[in-house]
Amino acid sequence: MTHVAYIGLGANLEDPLIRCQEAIGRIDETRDCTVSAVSPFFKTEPVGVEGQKWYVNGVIRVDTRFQPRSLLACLLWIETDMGRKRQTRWGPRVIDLDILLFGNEIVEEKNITIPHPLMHKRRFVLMPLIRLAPHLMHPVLEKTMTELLREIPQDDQAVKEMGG
Ligand code: A4P
Ligand code: MG
Repeated sequence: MTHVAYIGLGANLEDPLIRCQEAIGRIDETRDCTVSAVSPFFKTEPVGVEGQKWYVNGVIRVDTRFQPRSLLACLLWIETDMGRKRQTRWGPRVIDLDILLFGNEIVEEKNITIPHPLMHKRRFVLMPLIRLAPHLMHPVLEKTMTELLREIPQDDQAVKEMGG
């Protein structure tokens, strides 16, 4: 049985776009995951902590035979293997991989919350996500991704699509 999951990628240290592309390659190489779509990438103003470099953010769609916990374990392993050291929450990172959505599933356990609890407040998530799935319904809020994006104030967080 395969599930469709959406994964958010973020990086703000050296060569962030290359880091995101490397992570996509690694996810696709995983036996139980196939990357089926990649959004455009965006340069985004840091949210939560001031004085950091801008991020590069994007979203991918993955067809996976994993259950949510195994998918998260796989993503955390890729983050660690790519050299991520966990320091401050919301601090700079070589790569951050978050499960945004996993089919229509709602998961609320100790180390895993799906849908990602902040995704609907973040332009750096929704701008790339609507390029892949504008009509997709948020299973808790019961609004589409496009509707959720409209609810975020325009001038709140700067997000610029990258060329090429
Ligand atoms: N975890 C629980 N649910 C999930 C899920 N759905 N997906 C747990 C992924 N992880 C999930 O995350 C901490 C723990 O969350 C994981 O061990 C996992 O068990 P983390 O990645 O170690 O820590 P973090 O990323 O610093 O914290 P958090 O809460 O995940 O932060 P966010 O929400 O990822 O925000 N500004 C811009 N412009 N772009 C960004 O990408 N990212 C952040 C980090 C802040 N500001 C940003 C960006
Ligand atoms: Mg994270």
